[in-house]
Amino acid sequence: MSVRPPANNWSKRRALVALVMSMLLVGCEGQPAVTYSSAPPSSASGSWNFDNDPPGSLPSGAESFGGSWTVRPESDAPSKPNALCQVGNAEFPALALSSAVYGDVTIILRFKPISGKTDQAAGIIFRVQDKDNYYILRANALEANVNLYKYAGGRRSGIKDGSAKVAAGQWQELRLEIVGDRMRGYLDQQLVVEAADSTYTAGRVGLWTKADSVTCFDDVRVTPKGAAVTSSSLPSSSLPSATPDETKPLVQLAEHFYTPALITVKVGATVTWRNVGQQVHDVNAYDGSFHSGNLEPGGTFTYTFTKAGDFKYYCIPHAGDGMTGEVVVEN
Ligand SMILES: [Cu+2]
Repeated sequence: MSVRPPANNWSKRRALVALVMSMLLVGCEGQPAVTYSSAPPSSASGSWNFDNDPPGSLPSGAESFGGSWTVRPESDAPSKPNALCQVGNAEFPALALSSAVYGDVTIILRFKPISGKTDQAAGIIFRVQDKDNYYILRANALEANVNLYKYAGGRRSGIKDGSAKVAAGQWQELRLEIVGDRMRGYLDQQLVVEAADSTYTAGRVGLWTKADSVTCFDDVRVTPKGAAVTSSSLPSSSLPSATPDETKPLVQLAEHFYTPALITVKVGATVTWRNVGQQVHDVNAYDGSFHSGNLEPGGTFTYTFTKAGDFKYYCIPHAGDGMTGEVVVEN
């Protein structure tokens, strides 16, 4: 007959406790299932205004993961007549916009929280693997924040919260940028939340709400990094009159502003941006028509404007500090 030493018993108990703890942790975080480890090199830019989709249907090419999504006319839609609205009640209503897979990508959309007692949320989902695995950037009009989440194995966990006043009943712009593992969320072109996570490296893109939120979406634009997009669905601005035309228009980049921040040129003009600051800056059109990539001190970038319009642009690291500019191109 043997008596087990207490120390041995204790270490077994500790091992059991450790096992249970790790199971609990996994349960909280959720176990990610990864389908896409990389994106095809030529993922196309996409834009959705839902105006050619019949009311009462899902947008062409979309896949619902839950909730009740429907195209419907909205009298104040940014692009008339239709918007895409979530009108049901589910834990996390979500929808993939298409089957295209993106790695580094910028997603810009307009949203309007309409009602919801539990929640008034509007979100972008990105690097979507399937209905249970993706990242979320979402604005909430009841909580006044714009937060980043990871959804893994059907469980949501917070990555980072950001405070921002989110207006109920008004159209606003939500923007997501992800490059590598760094992600940034903007509300109305102001940087609100920034974080890093490396769980998902590529995936589909889509929309998200929560619980009983009734939320409409419009003018979704998806631009993979480096893509040359020429579509412009930004509303025309009502800025005051611009600076005179120049033969060789030049914009300087400094900490943290463009000067001049607003220039007017003729169609066909080539604008040069030169970084005269000490930090790395860049030049990115909100509509995706141009991206400079990183401009080191002394670096330059040129772009030729081939059509008339207002081209607003921003510096990725410093847009939150107000580093934005505009080129007005006239016929
Ligand atoms: Cu900058």
